[in-house]
Amino acid sequence: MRPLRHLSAFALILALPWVAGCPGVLELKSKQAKGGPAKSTVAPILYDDFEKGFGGGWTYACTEGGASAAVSEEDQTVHSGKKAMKVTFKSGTGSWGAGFGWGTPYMPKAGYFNAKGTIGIELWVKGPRGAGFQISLKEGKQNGGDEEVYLAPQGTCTGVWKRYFFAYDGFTRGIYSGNQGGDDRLEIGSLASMDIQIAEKQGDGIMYFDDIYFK
Ligand SMILES: [Ca+2]
Repeated sequence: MRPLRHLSAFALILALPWVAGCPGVLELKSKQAKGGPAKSTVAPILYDDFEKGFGGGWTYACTEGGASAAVSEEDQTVHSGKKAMKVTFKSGTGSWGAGFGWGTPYMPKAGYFNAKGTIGIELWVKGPRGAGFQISLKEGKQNGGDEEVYLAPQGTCTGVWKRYFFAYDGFTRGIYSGNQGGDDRLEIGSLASMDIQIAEKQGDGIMYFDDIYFK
């Protein structure tokens, strides 16, 4: 083994000047810096854990396709604590499924969350294996927000409780809802509400949501 170890140390020394001068490595570094902080610089900010009770919801659906959603408080199937949120859905056969939102009791008095310093949303979801859901955030009007809507990449349920993390870097601006004449930039200092959409053409079922944080 000893000769081999000597050989790899020798190879590393030979490679070092090449790595240091490699344009590819330097380019990658500058790209990461432009994408914002790689780690949160503040404590996690609770959006909702449903322990304070369900703040009332709103739903919408592609009814021509037979989709629907009903949202309520759940006290049996929870990720942590005593309560979660339950969504009973029919995904329908239309061009989109159903969506819902709710009023979180943790909403700051200002009417929006200032999530500056966080890098994304973490939440726990349990739903039918393969069923897709998508978080969206709407900006407020104050503190730099201009009421645009931004969508996270779709999450896919596994049949058991699973943790999801969606970095803001992967969000895209909504073209069917929210301000269409805004600054085209997600302002995390002004997050006024959260919606969740359930994808179409994936049958009927129940999804549970719990422990939603800006992190
Ligand atoms: Ca904006």
